Amino acid sequence: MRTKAILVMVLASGCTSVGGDGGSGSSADGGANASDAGGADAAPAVTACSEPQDGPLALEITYDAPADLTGGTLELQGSETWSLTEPDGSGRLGARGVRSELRYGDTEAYGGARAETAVVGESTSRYATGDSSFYGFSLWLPAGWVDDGDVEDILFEWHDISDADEAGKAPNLVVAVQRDELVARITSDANAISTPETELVERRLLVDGLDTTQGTWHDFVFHVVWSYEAQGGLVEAWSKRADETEYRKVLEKTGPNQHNDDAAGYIKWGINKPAWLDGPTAPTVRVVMHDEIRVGESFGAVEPGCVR
Ligand SMILES: [Ca+2]
Ligand SMILES: [Ca+2]
Repeated sequence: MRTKAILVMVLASGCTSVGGDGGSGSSADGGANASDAGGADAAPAVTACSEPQDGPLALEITYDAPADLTGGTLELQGSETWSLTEPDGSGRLGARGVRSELRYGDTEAYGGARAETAVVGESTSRYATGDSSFYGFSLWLPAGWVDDGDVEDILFEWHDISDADEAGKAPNLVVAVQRDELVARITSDANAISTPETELVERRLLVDGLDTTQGTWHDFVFHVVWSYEAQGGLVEAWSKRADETEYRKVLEKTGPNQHNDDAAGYIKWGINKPAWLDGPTAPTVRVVMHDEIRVGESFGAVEPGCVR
């Protein structure tokens, strides 16, 4: 595995922009700032399923109706019969979602320890510099989740495509579990040819104190304005558990959030555990589920878990 320079930038607290959390705790500090994670106290809550749902979608996958991929195709990045299934009961809404299972020792899939679903091809959900897009999805974590310390379990990715003369790079944005937290990792670089030394890696806490005594669906909405430069980039995120009625704003981060690449990036979801390429860690199996995945132009258009 590559060693990446890790820079942790903590925005000054007291950000005056609407809904700004001003400084989510970074995962790199072991969650010491967990108390200000999300800054929910300062951010107006968003009542679930109250925002207008109209507007065009660049992607809609509910697993209970044909997927709308706007010209793209789904790539199933699993290697075993159990990697990716859609059983009844895997849905956040409706009967079905996708159940992604990765066991330690599974045959590598697309060069990784992963069971993921990727959107490839010409889908308008692909993202390029200057795009402003909303992303909605629900993810489920099972009861009895084994704490794997700092080792990441990556559950949702916004992934770059390397330029011709460039080695593979970290994704631009991921949602991952570390310890008992859901975290975001943002990797950017304005250089045309990126190396591990030129990348900026920033980490933010999204949700802390995960209760894994029972299986739980977590609803997310992200808004990203894509930029590899210091100016113009934005990542905002809202989160709630499925049984809650209001979203908390859990992230607002300006600054760069992607690489300087020729090709547009794409989204993928499931379970990706890079550490297992190097050896075992505390858990021997991971099972997660995803449902209600949308890409569009507004919060309400992509919000998961609403009857449409
Ligand atoms: Ca569903
Ligand atoms: Ca590049």
